[in-house]
Amino acid sequence: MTPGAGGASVPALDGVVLRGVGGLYLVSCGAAGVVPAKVRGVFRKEGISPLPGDRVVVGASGDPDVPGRIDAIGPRTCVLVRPPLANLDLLVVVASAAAPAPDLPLVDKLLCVACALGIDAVLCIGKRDLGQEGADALAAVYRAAGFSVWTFAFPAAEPPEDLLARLRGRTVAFAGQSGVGKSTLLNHLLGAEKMATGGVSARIGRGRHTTRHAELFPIPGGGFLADTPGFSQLAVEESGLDVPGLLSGYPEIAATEGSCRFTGCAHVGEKGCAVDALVADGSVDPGRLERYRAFRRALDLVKPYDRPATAAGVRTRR
Ligand SMILES: Nc1nc2c(ncn2[C@@H]2O[C@H](COP(=O)(O)OP(=O)(O)O)[C@@H](O)[C@H]2O)c(=O)[nH]1
Ligand SMILES: [Mg+2]
Ligand SMILES: [Zn+2]
Repeated sequence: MTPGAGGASVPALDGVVLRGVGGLYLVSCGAAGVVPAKVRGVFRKEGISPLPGDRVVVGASGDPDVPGRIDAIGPRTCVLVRPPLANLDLLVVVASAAAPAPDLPLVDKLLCVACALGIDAVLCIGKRDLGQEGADALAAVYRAAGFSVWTFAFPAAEPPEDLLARLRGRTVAFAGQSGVGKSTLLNHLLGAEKMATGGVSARIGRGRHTTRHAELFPIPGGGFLADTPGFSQLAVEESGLDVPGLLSGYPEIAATEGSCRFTGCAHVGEKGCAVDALVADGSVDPGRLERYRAFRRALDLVKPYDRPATAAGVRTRR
């Protein structure tokens, strides 16, 4: 690290970027607290910008108003493009039992994007008070597919310890439709009112957009949580998913690999496809299969050179 011009030499600090708005970053530097920082001029010249979740080295800027300067960005395990976040370990996909009705194509695509990037993914189903049977049936479908699922009805008592254990020490983002209760859940898990929550507009049946930028919040006991705007819609052809990425989000369908009559079976209705038997015996949910098939057909129409490799994210190392 280079000491800041004119300032006392501040030792380089390792930190995690919490947010960046208009060239001003907030970096969590452990015991040194949250340090406001700018980036080195050379970063701007080279078009490099730190993202929330980036592990960075912070030196002294010499500017008393913005004392930190981001001198280096550590290697990224993955980058989510929309919302822009680096080094996610876990994506919590949130849906609600009702108001709004669950958008299952979106739930599946978010799970696929996480799995394709090597990010752990779980499902939280909120508003169980508004539709207990629907919430429980949905939970059963996703548990059978291999995902961990929690259901919530707020106000709830203590956050479930097994979910907290899954979050601790990790960088976690919440994603899902607007109004499903992401901010409510995040506040519950953080034990604080960090995020503004919005009432659902009766007229359009959607929550107001109260979350405007990606920001990480420290988890008591270690780790960071992000409430994520900009991930409430995701077209499959814009998702950056390829066939292996899609299959990674449908582990119950991918498990038939090698059992179908034709090698390279796409499981979209081929003769001798092993998935049909799994639907018949109840181990593959017909709704999940139908959504997989629609995405697979849409993907097969995307020319490889038209596929935006970075639309949803990039897996950079793991
Ligand atoms: N009935 C009911 N309402 C909820 C529940 N969770 C959240 N809400 C309400 O749903 C609305 C949207 O919640 P919010 O957390 O802002 O959703 P977000 O847009 O996904 O962040 C707010 O009015 C919340 O109070 C729940 O479990 N049951
Ligand atoms: Mg919100
Ligand atoms: Zn097949």
